Amino acid sequence: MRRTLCRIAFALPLVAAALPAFAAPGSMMVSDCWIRSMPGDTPSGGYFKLMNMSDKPIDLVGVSTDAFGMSMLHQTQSNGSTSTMVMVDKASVPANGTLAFAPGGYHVMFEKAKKPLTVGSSIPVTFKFSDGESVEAQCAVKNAAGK
Ligand SMILES: [Cu+2]
Repeated sequence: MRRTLCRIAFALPLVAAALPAFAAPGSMMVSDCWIRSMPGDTPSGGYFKLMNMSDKPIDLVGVSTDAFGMSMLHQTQSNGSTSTMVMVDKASVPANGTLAFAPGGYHVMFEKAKKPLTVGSSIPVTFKFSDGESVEAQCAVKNAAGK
């Protein structure tokens, strides 16, 4: 009897942790989100994968989080030996396809951190899409080396 109770107690937190993944029956999924924590006032990059499970292209149109005063969509464009970042107002995810925000390409630039970031913690971030959907994801804070 005691052994059974013990197993149930162990299993419950796992079930609770798995629930949010099924709570949003939308078309868009955000996964593998992480934020590169930079020292001082240096903007921090945000990286993640977007998956569009609908049969129409959907754009990411904005990102917001309480942890930063400003969150912008950026794209790194390289041009021979130089690379620059430009601000974009959307990034399109193909129908039934994926789009990766990754170093060297699309990223979110988080600026004006409201308090210092703690490596190993995670920050809730809301992603807004052109179909009106909002998806919240937890973004892991990593150090400048991405670890
Ligand atoms: Cu940038």
